[in-house]
Amino acid sequence: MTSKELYARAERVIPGGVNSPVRAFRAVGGEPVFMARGAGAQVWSVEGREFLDFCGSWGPLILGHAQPEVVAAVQQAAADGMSFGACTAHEVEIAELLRSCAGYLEKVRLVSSGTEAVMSALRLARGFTGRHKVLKFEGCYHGHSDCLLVAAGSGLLTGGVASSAGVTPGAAADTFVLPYNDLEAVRALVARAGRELAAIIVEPVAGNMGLVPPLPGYLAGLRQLATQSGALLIFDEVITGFRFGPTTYGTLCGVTPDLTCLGKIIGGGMPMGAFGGGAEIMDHLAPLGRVYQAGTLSGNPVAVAAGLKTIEILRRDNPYPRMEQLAARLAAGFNAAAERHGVAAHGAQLGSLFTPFFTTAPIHNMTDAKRCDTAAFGRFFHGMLDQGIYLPPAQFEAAFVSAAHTADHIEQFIAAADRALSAR
Ligand code: HOZ
Repeated sequence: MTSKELYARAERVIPGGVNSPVRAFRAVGGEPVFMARGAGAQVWSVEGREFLDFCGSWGPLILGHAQPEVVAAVQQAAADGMSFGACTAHEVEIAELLRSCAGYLEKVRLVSSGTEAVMSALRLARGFTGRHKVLKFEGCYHGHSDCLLVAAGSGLLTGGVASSAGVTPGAAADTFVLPYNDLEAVRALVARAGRELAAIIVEPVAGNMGLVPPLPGYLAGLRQLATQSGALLIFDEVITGFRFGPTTYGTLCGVTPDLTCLGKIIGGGMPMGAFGGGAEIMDHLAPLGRVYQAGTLSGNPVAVAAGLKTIEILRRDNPYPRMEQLAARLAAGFNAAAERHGVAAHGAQLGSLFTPFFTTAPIHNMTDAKRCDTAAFGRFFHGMLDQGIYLPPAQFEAAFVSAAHTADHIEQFIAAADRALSAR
């Protein structure tokens, strides 16, 4: 069956034909490619077309598709039993490993997705502080739990949905929203309503309005204002955790949050998330404390095996400097091609993250990001797809370079980008 035929079938039985909105290609036009297989940096569609993949399942596949050691660990774990709903040794191992990678993760709780990690961390912050309000930032996406679906990034931004229907006014009213990278705005809010704040939640490097790094001093400023107001600082590291080094971004940037949410890479391609922080806060979770949180598949042995092996390989091989070098070359090549063809675009890059923004203006927040020519991005996306390069199908997302990419892959990307940008 072709992607087209499968999509027609899918639309009859799955809302919009997809299980996650951005996959529907609405932000770029056309119809989704149905994938059949992946190996290393490549994926193959159901038609057998080969693509060089820069989506990487939106971040988890830092080692590339079907990394043999990870596959073997998953096979072994599955053969030993897919789920017990009881304690296993490997959950203890991964919690200890996470703590050894980021010392401030004194205790962690495993869950099944990034959304669940953030939702649970927020409940914990509310239970711990006895306060209700949360401060988030425009364009940051923290999964799809109710009170965080306000001015969110990713699929809501490209889909033009300001806030989701079905979110009660009460849930939305508990959320303050301010522009990202604007410390003065936070200072003013803290002065006015600091005592109501249970948490300040932020993507320390924003990845869901495209890649937008924090301005110097921004995260340290948030730390200071959270402490001043008695709110917990939560870093949503679902994208950034283990992306820039075998640790959290908080560790790398020297700003310690009270709680950290993880997902994607720590599950090695399997559904897994985690949240963690100081024991004093984490011990408010049931069964020790009064904040309830649970899950039949939490700490699932197959997911834990994939995560353990992935982190072990990242620590052993340290692919980070190489991935960063490749991504920097990719961004430079994209920028040179855009300039050569007079296209108003620039590549934002940090570590192995990259976003081709279709504007020449610098981007520090969602207002800046919204100035991008999304139609131009759509044309670029399809120009690349036609040449066998698979990018995240939306302007306001990050593309991912993995340890499986080679210098040759990056040159292929640059040559394809040059042709895609020239054909405008
Ligand atoms: N929330 C992801 C983008 N930031 C999309 C996940 C998916 O569609 O697989």
